[in-house]
Amino acid sequence: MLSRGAVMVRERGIESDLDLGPIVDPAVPFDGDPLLLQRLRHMYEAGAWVLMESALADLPSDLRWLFESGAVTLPQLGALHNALGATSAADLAAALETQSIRSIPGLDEATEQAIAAALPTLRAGLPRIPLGRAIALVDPMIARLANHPAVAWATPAGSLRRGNDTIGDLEIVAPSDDPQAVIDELIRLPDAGRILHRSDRRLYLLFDRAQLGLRFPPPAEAGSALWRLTGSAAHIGAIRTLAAERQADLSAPAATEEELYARLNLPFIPPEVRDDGEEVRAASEGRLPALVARADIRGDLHMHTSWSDGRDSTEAMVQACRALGYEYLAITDHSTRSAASRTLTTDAIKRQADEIAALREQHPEIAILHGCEVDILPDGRLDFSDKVLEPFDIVLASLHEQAGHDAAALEKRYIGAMKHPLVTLITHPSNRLPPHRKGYDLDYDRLFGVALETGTCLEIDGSPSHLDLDGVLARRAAAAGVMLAIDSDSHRADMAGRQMELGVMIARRGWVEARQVLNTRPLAELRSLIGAKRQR
Ligand code: DGT
Repeated sequence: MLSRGAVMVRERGIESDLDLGPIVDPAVPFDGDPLLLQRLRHMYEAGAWVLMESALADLPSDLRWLFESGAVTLPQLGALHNALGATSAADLAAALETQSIRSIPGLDEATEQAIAAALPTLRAGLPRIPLGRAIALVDPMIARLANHPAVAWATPAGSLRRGNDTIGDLEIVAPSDDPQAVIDELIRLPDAGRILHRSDRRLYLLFDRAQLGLRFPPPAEAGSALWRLTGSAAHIGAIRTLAAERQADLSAPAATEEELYARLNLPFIPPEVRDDGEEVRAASEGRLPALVARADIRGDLHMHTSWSDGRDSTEAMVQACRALGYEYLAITDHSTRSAASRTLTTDAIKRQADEIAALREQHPEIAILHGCEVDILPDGRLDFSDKVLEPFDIVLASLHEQAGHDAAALEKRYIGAMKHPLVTLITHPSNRLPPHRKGYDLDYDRLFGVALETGTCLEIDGSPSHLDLDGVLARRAAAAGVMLAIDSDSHRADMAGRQMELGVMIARRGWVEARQVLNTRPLAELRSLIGAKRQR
């Protein structure tokens, strides 16, 4: 009977190359000194496989999973890496496209086919990283790189740059003429993490259980690298097809993505819409809209303070919004019967109003709207009476409590709230909690119809735990003519900026334009839109 180590080594097909056959299997003949064989076997059983395992665990993760898939043996993996410098699925995909794998000694067409077959499910079963955590992991490194004198610019690539809900692997592109200086500096930092791979222009680090790949292409090639690593695979496919049609050459390196798209006579296609190829058709027909951008946002209409379940004071939230350059903000704490850990009592509302009045005097440069996020109760009523709601500058309504209701009952509750003249905005309408809970399965077209009819806005909530409406629903809502609002739903002053950026990213995934967003409007227009529904 072979040991676990021997079985693992055999399964992975490496014994032939390393000549471990006689060591791991007594049935394989050995024509050397039997005592030497015995010693080797002993050493091997004593722990060589552990070393092997830990060496595999220290590979850039896509290479490890390629090996685990059985598509390649360890020597083949080594050859692949040495010949092509491949460290990720994206590199393998590019190599497959150019059929460069079959020309590597020790690899052939069959290996190429095995890799192609393994690639789509390489990361199947691996936990994906939620967008909010991915950004939190990558942001400090981006800031560090962007400020480095030897780095031209730094940006995430892949699904993170496209704003997917969850991310498979984290990669940053940071063009540099002196990558070794940057790499040397990074790995000396006390929080650098474990080094999984280092080469001329790449560094893979493992920290906080996540792998972060850094690529430092020459600036003159950075546009091509970023474009290829950003994907999506379908977008790249659609662009390649169009390039063939238009006889454009994508193979020559480009310094910027703009330059690449220009070779096809296309405008720059924003990463958030690089999806199934429809965006390429739209761009080539001049139908790609100008997407809403962070700079269009004039204020944030949804945030919480320590009056309910927020961490920070009203003043801290006001200061954060000032720092973000907003013209206005709305403080919108939870109503009494909301499931939040702390909620507003009607008595507290008056004290909160006094506090806001004082803050308005101290901060005349920013308009502070006193609002609330009122729960839509299981019976369809709002958690505050009209008398309590009326003095608020803005009222947001939300479903937090599903109450075991089916889709029809939930729609009825939403429709009732939208018909209420005091309700300006429905927050996180699908109530999804990515990646754990899918949104309600409702008749959204019907809800969009009522939103339009009643002049109620729907929210794109940028909190990483909501990201709701998502891009697909936001696009449908905007196409139906519904006015959207992009909010942070921030519960901490230091998250207001990042969560707004996430909200904008989701809106862009939904092809949303600035004109379709309530909080791109100047304050006077915002007030008159709120007032218009109240007059109905
Ligand atoms: P992820 O990381 O799984 O959330 O998704 P992506 O899109 O970031 O994929 P990733 O990191 O494996 O690769 C980055 C880009 O490289 C991807 O968006 C397109 C390209 N790529 C990767 N794998 C394949 C593939 O199997 N086929 C093709 N055509 N392109 C690929």
